[in-house]
Amino acid sequence: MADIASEELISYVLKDEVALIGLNRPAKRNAISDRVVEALAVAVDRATNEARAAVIHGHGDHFCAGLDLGEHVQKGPMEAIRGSRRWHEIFARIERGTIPFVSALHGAVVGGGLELAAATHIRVADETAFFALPEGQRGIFVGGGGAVRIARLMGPARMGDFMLTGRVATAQEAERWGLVQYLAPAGGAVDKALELAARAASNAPMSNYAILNALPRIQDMSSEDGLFVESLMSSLTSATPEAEERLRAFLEKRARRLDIPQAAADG
Ligand code: 1HE
Repeated sequence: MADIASEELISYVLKDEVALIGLNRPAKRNAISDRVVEALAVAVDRATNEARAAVIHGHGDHFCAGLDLGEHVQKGPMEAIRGSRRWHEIFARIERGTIPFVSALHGAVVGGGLELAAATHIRVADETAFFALPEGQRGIFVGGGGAVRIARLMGPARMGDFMLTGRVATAQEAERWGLVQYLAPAGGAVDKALELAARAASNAPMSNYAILNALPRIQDMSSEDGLFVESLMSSLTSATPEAEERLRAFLEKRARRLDIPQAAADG
């Protein structure tokens, strides 16, 4: 590990090409206050500038218990809207930036914590992780992008059920419902996330940019527009010197081939 710059609320470590960003307020279960969200913004910007991928995790027994309710209870409606819009701004830097983010989830992944995870591109949950949106019980609503991102991941019907009933889901349920893409043994989420982030970091940056920025936008377009933008993006990425070198490396047998799954190889 190199370059440890750990600060109070968010820890930051650059490990080769991957930044490891840690929510570091375990006494409050990593609840996200205004100061936490600003510290997160600094870490996200730093990672975007110097890393090729990043992992977000939580220190202590939980990933994140969501919005800091102690701070929120003191806010009026205008401050609450400013806070929500600030989360949107910073989470958008994660979701639609230039480097992939992987979240490593354990313990509570609740409310705003799930909204943060939903802004990352790959989610890994260990078997201690549990998921909930208790906003209804607290008399509030999602405000960190969940109405868009979480609804798209798990579907609005499941999300509505989550919010209406206060249902708490296990890691296995979250995986079945599309909330997370990977499961890991207890304590294993960060290692798995680092492995996946290192893989993504080895892609061409322009391909990663297209995956992060074109793919989700295409889902908001008509099929015709989406296919058109796909062709533009395809031709733009192909036109880079890096693409030519990577294509030649494969053809000249200098590139790593796909790992063929054992069952397919046996068949
Ligand atoms: C907090 C918060 C918080 C804990 N804001 N202080 N999120 C929630 O509704 C979830 C609320 N939290 C919990 O249900 C539990 O804390 C946990 C299940 C996550 C963890 O339980 P446990 O037994 O490990 O911890 P604890 O004893 O409940 O909490 C330890 C301390 O953290 C305690 O403070 P203390 O001073 O009494 O020690 C808690 O008050 C504090 N704490 N969670 C503030 N969230 C952009 S909109 C998003 C809207 C939402 O996120 S709503 C969902 C909010």
